Amino acid sequence: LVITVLSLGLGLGLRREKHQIKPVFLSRCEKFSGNNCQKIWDAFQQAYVNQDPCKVPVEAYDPLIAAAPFKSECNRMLFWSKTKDVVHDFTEKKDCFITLEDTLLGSVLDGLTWCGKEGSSDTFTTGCPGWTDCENNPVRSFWNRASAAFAEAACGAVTVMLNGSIATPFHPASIFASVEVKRFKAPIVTNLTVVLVTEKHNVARCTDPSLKDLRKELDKGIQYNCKEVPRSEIEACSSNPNITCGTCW
Ligand code: AVW
Repeated sequence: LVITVLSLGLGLGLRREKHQIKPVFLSRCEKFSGNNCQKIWDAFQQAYVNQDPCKVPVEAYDPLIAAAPFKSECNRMLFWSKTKDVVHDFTEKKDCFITLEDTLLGSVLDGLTWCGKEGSSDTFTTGCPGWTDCENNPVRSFWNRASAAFAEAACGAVTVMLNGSIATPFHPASIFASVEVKRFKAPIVTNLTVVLVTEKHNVARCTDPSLKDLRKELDKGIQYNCKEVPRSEIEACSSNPNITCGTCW
């Protein structure tokens, strides 16, 4: 009996682990109405199941992006690099900006790990390659593909929150620099505002050399400006119900 109970428990545990991601995917997806979440799940899965988890190219997610495309939200799109916590704390409290993680695909997959295996049609959530273990891993390829599509939808005045407390706020290896900036096109995108989030011991300011590189890489015709804003001010603004969108900085 002990063995039966043990193996039953283990079997259920393993089975639950194997399918862990699908209920999370579907329940997060259902929060966005008007979507066929099963169809979106199928498009997601086809990108990586039955594949070597180090050989999933960025393009494998093209059908997923087509199944759940990004809406252009002019003047409301917020990008970020090394500022994830402060940005999402802000967007959670104030409905001013849309980040990738506020969209259907971004919110469904935020914080998740997944991969497939050759010869199996299952989705695994453990034993998957890490972000830097191999370049073409399912998670990294997804975020690169989704970031490209999100940036292609950018329009009007675009904002990016960069980290003013690190040596290189605009780092060439970041997704923001390597994938997103290149896809901002004038005249659809008119302005880019850098909000440089500063702490007490900030090392970089708007004069940081990496921000000169950002300016150089911007499509001609996109107006650039940069503002140093203390993290405490951003936090105070997000918590103040009397302040409306656009007056935080
Ligand atoms: P980021 P990005 N290992 O803060 O500009 C594990 O550097 O790249 O900002 N996970 C990693 C690694 C790593 N070495 N590097 C990056 N990540 C993951 C989409 C991790 O989940 C939005 F639209 C980290 O929190 C932003 O504008 C996330 O990538 C832009 O891309 C961001 O790394 C932010 O990408």
